[in-house]
Amino acid sequence: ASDLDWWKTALVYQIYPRSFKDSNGDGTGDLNGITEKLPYLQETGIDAIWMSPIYRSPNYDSGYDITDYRSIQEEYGTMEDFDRLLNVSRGLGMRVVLDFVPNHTGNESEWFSKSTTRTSPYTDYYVWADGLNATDENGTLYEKPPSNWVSTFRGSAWQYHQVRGQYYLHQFVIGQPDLNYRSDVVQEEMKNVLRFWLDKGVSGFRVDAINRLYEADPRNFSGLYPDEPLSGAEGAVPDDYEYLQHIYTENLFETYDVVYDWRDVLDEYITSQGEYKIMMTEAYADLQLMIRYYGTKTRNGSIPFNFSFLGDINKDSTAWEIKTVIDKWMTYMPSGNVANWVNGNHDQSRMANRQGVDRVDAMNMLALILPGVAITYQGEEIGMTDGYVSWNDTQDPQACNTNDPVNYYKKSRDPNRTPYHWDGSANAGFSNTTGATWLPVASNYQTVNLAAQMATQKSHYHFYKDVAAQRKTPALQEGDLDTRALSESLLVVTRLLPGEAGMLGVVNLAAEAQTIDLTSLKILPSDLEVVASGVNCALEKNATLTKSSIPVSAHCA
Ligand code: TEU
Ligand code: CA
Repeated sequence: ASDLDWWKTALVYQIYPRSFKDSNGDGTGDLNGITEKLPYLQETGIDAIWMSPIYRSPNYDSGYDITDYRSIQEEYGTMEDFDRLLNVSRGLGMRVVLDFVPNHTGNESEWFSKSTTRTSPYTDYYVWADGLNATDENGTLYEKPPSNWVSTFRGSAWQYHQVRGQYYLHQFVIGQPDLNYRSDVVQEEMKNVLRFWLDKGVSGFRVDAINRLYEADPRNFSGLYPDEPLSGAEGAVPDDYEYLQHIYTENLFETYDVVYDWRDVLDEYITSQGEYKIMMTEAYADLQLMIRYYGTKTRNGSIPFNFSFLGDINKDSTAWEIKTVIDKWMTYMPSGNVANWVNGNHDQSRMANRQGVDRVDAMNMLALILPGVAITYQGEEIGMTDGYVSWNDTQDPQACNTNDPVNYYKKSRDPNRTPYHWDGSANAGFSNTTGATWLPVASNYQTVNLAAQMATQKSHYHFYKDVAAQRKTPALQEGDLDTRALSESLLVVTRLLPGEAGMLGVVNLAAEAQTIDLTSLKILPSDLEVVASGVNCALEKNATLTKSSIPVSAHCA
């Protein structure tokens, strides 16, 4: 793909820097560790790496609480290390995508501290509000937070600040004050953060928690922040995120314009750097709200992450259900846009746990052969599983805030953040520390690791790499998509270009082998070539496959 079109079919690999590769033996991953492994990623067929936040942060939320957007986290290295990483990537023909966290800074940032003292121009950088007067049962006066809003990670979303004498909003942890996008100064400031990294030559951004950018404007509610209606969720207690609906705090219409404005900033670089920049936005939202991030008739936007593989496909999903999940995105996506398929991230349980070890190859194949961008979270190419993290070792605030040493794991994102398994040596080859790694290595690293999978022909890794190599063929770059469930356990995906070689992906969800009579389906003539096969799936190529050989209505054997 050309420099202008590269993003339309990019295979993006998400690196979680703390857990990828530790180069200096302190038990925490770092930039030099990533740089060291770039040749491996290139060999695997990765087009771009997206790194979770690498900026200075006290790690109240694993780096998503940023102290300074223009700095590098000390334990990850220096700005020189970053520049080298960028250069080495470029030399290998790979692109670097950064995590942009616009909804909140960390509370250790200079912006926040100056805002607490009302120092210009930072006075209105955050969402500040006065408390409300209330009386308790005994008639005693007290002050309560401006609204009933709760943080994603439990408790009130408002935190009183002594110095300022007001409450500030934090949709996530207390150390993550929400920025105020009703301030033009903030709008400008954040565009300049984008420009800082674009000037360095990064190829785009993954945008964090975009749906949280705006909250209801008190000017529309008699000067007050409106309470969220109750959700009615079973078992949820009042300080749970699930207890409330989030109509006043998520996907407000103002948010979309900001995304389109950022797109314009990114487009400033098309001419100067001769490259189109990618923007992928993270929002857990209804499909209708989600697809608006793509843009409008007059304005371009971003690629909203498609989380349907994470949320809507499980161990028991049938071929019909998987087909429906795929078709849904393709149907809702406004035409002319780029689809995308996410098979994991640092917030969700791993594929091997969610969909089962037997379905790892199938899920990887589907993401890689469907049209558009494919996003692989580190470790999914070798089928890593969630690791065990004890209550004492738990780092994730979402788990810690439960204060529940028994059930914390239900909320914990640490199991899917454990260090990458490079080989079967100590610490899975992640770190040569003699102390503890920042999170414990999963116990199965001696059987599930990259070196072992490279050494055998039949492995998740080899299958992934074979399919990734096929992404460069015209059929997978531009071929028309057709999905078909032949039974509840057989799924067929074709990518066809008229008169050219086509690709056929077959997924077998049954425990036993199955035979499909492809000729009866008029899908394929005789010279079928298997180019990659996994535990329960195969990718096949045929040189004479033509679009006209596809029947109009699906015929199921
Ligand atoms: O996640 C945004 C988000 O909505 C999360 O609350 C998500 O629903 C949750 O983690 C699922 O368990 C982003 C980042 O991906 C996440 O790691 C951060 O903690 C969060 O933003 C705050 O920056
Ligand atoms: Ca916000």
